[in-house]
Amino acid sequence: MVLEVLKFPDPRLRKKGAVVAKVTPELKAMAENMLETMYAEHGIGLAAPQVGESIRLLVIDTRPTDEDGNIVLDNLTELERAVKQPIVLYNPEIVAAKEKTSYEEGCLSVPGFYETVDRFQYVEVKGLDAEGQELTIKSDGLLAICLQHEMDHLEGKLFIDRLSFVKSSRIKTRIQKHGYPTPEEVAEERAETRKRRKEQKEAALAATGSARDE
Ligand code: QAP
Ligand code: CO
Repeated sequence: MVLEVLKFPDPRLRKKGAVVAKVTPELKAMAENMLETMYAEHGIGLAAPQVGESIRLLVIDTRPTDEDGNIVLDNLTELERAVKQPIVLYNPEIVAAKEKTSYEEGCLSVPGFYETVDRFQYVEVKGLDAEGQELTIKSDGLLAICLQHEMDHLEGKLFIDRLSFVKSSRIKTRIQKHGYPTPEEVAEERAETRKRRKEQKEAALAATGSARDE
């Protein structure tokens, strides 16, 4: 079942998730529904508070796919390749972390907005898997970023809270004033960005070309 994903500024996104005492059949069904919702919305991660469940549960699948939906493992780091996905994780805790990195993140609860966030480059996360068995995940790459992003949701924290004060306020005010762009507007914005990048690249190429001609 595809669930409704709550959007900022829904106050339910701000609640701290409760520790899960036992992985019951009801929770297993919830995790399945969250995976279904994440895939339906083309997400790579989803935390229970985003679907109105204030508990410490997250699901992730960062495996890259081609146009036909086939998984392509080439672009994964060695550590990422060693982790079984999709991931269902209860009560996750960071037990080790090192090095800093940054990545342009988005969120199904803040659709259409993307900003660069500072994170750890490597994390070791401990928790309970889909069956309630203890699991430790060691990862870098996109998976490490996604784990940190989803764990933030369990603390009531969003990626837009991790930006500079100016950037954070600008986005929050904009959403509260104008709401979210429609999926069509998001697609249009993406197409424009792509076009702009292409033009910039071509202009840069033309500039080096003429420099060589001199
Ligand atoms: C968190 O985010 C994440 O705005 C997961 O129009 C993101 O799945 C971790 C999405 C980036 C690491 C890097 C967002 C889909 C999905 C949108 C997501 C949208 C459609 C976001
Ligand atoms: Co999110």
